[in-house]
Amino acid sequence: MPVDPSAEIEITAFAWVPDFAKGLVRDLRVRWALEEIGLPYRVRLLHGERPPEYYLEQPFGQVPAYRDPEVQLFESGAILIHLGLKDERLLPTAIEPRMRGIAWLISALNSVEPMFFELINIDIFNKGQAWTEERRPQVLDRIRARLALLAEALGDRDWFEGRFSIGNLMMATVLRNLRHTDLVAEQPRLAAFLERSQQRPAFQRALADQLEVFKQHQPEGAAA
Ligand SMILES: N[C@@H](CCC(=O)N[C@@H](CS)C(=O)NCC(=O)O)C(=O)O
Repeated sequence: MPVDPSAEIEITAFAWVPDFAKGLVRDLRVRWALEEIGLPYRVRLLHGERPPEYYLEQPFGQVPAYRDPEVQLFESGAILIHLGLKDERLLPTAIEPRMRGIAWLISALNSVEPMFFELINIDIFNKGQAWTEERRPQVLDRIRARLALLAEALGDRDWFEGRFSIGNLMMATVLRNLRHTDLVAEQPRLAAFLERSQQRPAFQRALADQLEVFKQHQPEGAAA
């Protein structure tokens, strides 16, 4: 079990988040990658307001931050690249497939995830507001078009570029952000890709560990 209080690698995570964020908080990406390669890590929990010194580790006060004996890092993408460069199970060593794996990670973060932010803003953070009714159909059209192209790029393969990598891991966590919709289900290849990703034992251990922390820190009176 990679969670180990005496491990050299440390990540930060929130002690508790509301329901809509449970299982989506970005430390999951790092936990999952570490599980894939069996590297033990300890978790430093952040409770409520971040102390001023935390901004030296993560300039925006966000999670995850990461440290090991070699580097101190922020940004889940950078952390995954760091881990990928350490272990071929997360990223091939040959230059061409290595860079293509990184390209998919960046595309998940830069060409796919930003499209989902607007929908989440509408459906979760501004739920019920009048302006969202007019905007939502346009946002859905744009997301559907992007997901269709993504499914086409995956084709009939199990994984982008034909093998599991940090690019696939990142794409799966990004697609999970649409779990409150049927948008991924509308693309059977992507739905199968996401299911395949979520069936990985490393993913399941990472998710269970994140959710267990929230359960342990459930504030009295807050929704479970
Ligand atoms: N680009 C950053 C984003 C990190 C991020 O948005 N973290 C969220 C949790 S998933 C957070 O800490 N939110 C609280 C905040 O922004 O104050 C990364 O990928 O690491």
